Amino acid sequence: MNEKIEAALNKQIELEASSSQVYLAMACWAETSGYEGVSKFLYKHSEEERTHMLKIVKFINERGGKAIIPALPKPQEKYDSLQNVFQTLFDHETHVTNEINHIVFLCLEAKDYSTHSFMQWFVSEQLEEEALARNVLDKLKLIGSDSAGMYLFDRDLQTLTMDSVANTPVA
Ligand code: OFO
Repeated sequence: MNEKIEAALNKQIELEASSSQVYLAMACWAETSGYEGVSKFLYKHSEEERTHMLKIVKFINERGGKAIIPALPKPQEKYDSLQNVFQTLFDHETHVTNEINHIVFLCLEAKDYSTHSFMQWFVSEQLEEEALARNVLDKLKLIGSDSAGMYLFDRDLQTLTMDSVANTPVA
């Protein structure tokens, strides 16, 4: 396996693992702050990030490289508000997208077309995740400080999936 690509994929393992930890910490904050629906959504999101990490681990090892499992920094524990949680999530996803795009660029540069093909799944996934985070942030802006709206938002987020987000009403 091309060394530069292997190093970039290993860096991505770290980023996916850290996404999982960050969302797990957010889920804990939400659960202990009375947002049960939001916490379920974030626990699920955290699990999904772990599957992304595993996808890359398997890919590297199966292609003759060596996946490195990293130590991770402790994620932020406290948030001021749900807006703060989802803004942080959105910013994090934007960063992940940039890193994915960089790997795609390296693949083209190295003419590594099989890794390029493998990465296309991540490109589509990032589009969905950014759209989801943006959509949730828009809903939170509409709700503002309305507590009834927030109650319904929390309830709706519990059942939210990637595919249904665009059609979920605010209240
Ligand atoms: Fe792995 O998709 Fe978000 O970070």
